[in-house]
Amino acid sequence: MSRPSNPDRPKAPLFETDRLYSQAGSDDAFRFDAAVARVFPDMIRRSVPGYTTIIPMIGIITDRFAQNGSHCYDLGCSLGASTLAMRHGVGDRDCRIIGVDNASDMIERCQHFIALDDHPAPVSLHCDDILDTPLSDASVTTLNFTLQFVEPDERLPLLRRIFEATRPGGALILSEKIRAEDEAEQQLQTDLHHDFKRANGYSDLEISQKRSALEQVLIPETLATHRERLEQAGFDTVIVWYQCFSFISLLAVRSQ
Ligand code: GEK
Repeated sequence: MSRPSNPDRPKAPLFETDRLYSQAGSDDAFRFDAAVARVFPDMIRRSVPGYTTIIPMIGIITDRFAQNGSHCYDLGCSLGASTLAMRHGVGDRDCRIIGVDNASDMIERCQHFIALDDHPAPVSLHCDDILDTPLSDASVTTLNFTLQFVEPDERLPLLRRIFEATRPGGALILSEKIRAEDEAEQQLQTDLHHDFKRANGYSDLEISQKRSALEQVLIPETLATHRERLEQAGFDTVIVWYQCFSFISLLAVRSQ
């Protein structure tokens, strides 16, 4: 028998405010652990310019490319923001949405967010390395700010596997933080990104500590490198559909 819930008991918030780098002395490399999972929606919204625009557009793009009877993959799904956008994007097509992340704290919380959503498209979540996850029969795959955390040597083999798994007419959405070719542009983009973070309430200490923590694990590349590699992997059409400062999103299509 289920017990009636106690209305006086404070409910745990779905997520907390990100204060992870507010105290001096956090010099470890960034990790997607339980502390990060707890604050993740707040952290990514306040740190990644354009994130709140990109997520609903993933739904729009999914709507254009999703095919009946196919898989839609969200690789590096974190708490499932893109997974849910794709789920809604497929509408009433018979697609399975598959979210993959190798951080168990993310997958555990992601399950709650998916359960709170009532769209009927089936969602499977896997705690797995995207370099090992089998991929097949895909119409839409999303790498929303995930490839940047994969070792550079592993990036082309992964994109090749995604291409091979993609049906003709299917697509890959690839969002990344990029590095500018030109030093002066790189500096200006970095300054603008830090202005964005300051405007969102992060202190200079938080900005600099997070930057050093990420430098060890997030390896940005130039737009030209991304384009060339997507073409090398086999994609025929590669377009930039979004950019805000150094944060871009590309759409790569496998032709019919
Ligand atoms: C969103 N896409 O909200 N295998 C599986 N997962 C990985 C791997 C890997 N090799 N490397 C990193 N991850 C999400 C946001 S966050 C981006 C993506 C960010 C996972 C990692 O555990 C984390 O959850 C995610 O990729 C990157 O639309 O924090 O900037």
